[in-house]
Amino acid sequence: MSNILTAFGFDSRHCFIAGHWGPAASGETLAAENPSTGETMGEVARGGAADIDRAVESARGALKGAWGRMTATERGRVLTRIGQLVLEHTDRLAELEARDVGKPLTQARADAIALARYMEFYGGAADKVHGETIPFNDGYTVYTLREPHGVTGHIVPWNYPMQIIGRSVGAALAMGNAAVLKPAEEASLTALVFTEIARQAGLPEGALNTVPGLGEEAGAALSGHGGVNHVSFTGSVQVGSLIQAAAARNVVPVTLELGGKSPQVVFEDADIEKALPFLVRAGVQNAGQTCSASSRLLIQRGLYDRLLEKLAESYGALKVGPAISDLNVGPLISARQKEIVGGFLDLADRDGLQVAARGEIVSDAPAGGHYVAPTLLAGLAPDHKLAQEEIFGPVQVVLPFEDEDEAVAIANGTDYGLVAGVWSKDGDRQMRMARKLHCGQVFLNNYGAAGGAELPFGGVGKSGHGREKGFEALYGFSALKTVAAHHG
Ligand code: TXE
Repeated sequence: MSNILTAFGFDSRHCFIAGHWGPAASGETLAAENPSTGETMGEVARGGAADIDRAVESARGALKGAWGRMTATERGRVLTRIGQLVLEHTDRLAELEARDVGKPLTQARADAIALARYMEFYGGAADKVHGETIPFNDGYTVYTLREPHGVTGHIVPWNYPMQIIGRSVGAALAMGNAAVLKPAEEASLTALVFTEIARQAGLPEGALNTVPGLGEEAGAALSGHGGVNHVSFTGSVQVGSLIQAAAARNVVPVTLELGGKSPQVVFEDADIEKALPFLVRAGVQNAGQTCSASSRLLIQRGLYDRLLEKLAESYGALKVGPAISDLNVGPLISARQKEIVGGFLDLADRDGLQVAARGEIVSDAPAGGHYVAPTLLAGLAPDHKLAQEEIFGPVQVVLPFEDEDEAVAIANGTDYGLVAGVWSKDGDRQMRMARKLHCGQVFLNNYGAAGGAELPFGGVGKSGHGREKGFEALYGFSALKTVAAHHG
């Protein structure tokens, strides 16, 4: 058991607090598992309440120190430098993420590039957040200022560590907050490397503090800490509601990004050849462990048989294996996640759902890896559990519909509302659908818009609230102050 980050010049078993790497107060560590093999790669710190206390204190100090004194332009320059350094380390970060999360190298590389892009975007945006002047009664000048909340807590999951850190921590720092980051216990390594890169790029002491550890220990301590002024969380609905309750005790705002059951709606007039790769990729990317995964495919009746056949062909060609082999799909993150997904597939079996197609786990995939063959299911009602609940594995369900009204009713018929895709050549229909779909992002004749940093992202309903990405995140990570001056 060991430090596996020697190549980056620091110890993976350490937390980063007040500008220094050091062990957790308890001295304890957690194992870092490679989900492609089931083997332990090394250890990370098991941070707890005492470490979170120190991290929050350090962040508070940064607001009064060099970090707090920087102009928005200077903050932007530091973020831009971090982005440049991340880019220089793309290959190493990608390999580390592939091993730690189990995502194929190509995706891990895209995540590293996305992290750099967030730093570039928020670096450039830092000094472009303006207030307003507001016309008011005679003798007054009224204007607004956007000020940082103070200390922001960031609790991130294991599925896209680099992307989620980029969009959350990047925006918070751009607005002048000081951050405490708690990565997921299943995948902390790139969060640690990012922290070291930020240090090397000249981010002042205390502006970013990183404490790995368990959710119910370090995570709970951070979300309920009296010194934290905003909590940003991405993860399960269950933990999201705990976090909102903990933050409510301190009356601080939260941003919650809690996943979904996002539909893609395909009408008979759609360009099927264009749609097909988006339909499949959005279900199996990162082995389906994506908050905006398109886990429901709604297909208009007249197209149903033809498209199902094409989808089945694409699924049949999917190869599953170790992340480092860079096949279409890697393993799930953990034995626990495999068990959750397996439970859904058992239910599909028991209820006699039609398995329209399955991908193939390659024969030399290590026995200890957490592999699940991508599965396309049909023949179920829209209110079936598999068409309602987030599975978080490479499983998509196909649902037929007759007309636009029924499509909208099915698409909106879950507790979630994160993302939706619409495939149709009819411009009027596109506009109607975009209005009627109950969710935070609608993609017309695409899905995901290539993950652009510029595009605000977040959900409605149980998918959460608050917006990340784009300028919206900068508004979320700041408080608006209105100044009314009376001058006779
Ligand atoms: O998530 P958790 P898990 C969904 C997905 C998946 C399910 C369970 O459906 O099957 O959640 O995954 C921290 N106080 N998503 O168990 O527990 C934890 O340490 C404070 C959707 O991994 O929500 C980690 O850093 N923090 C999703 C983070 O919360 C706590 C991404 C997420 O873990 C905590 C991941 C507590 N009491 C899972 N308990 C998405 N929206 O993309 C845990 N944490």
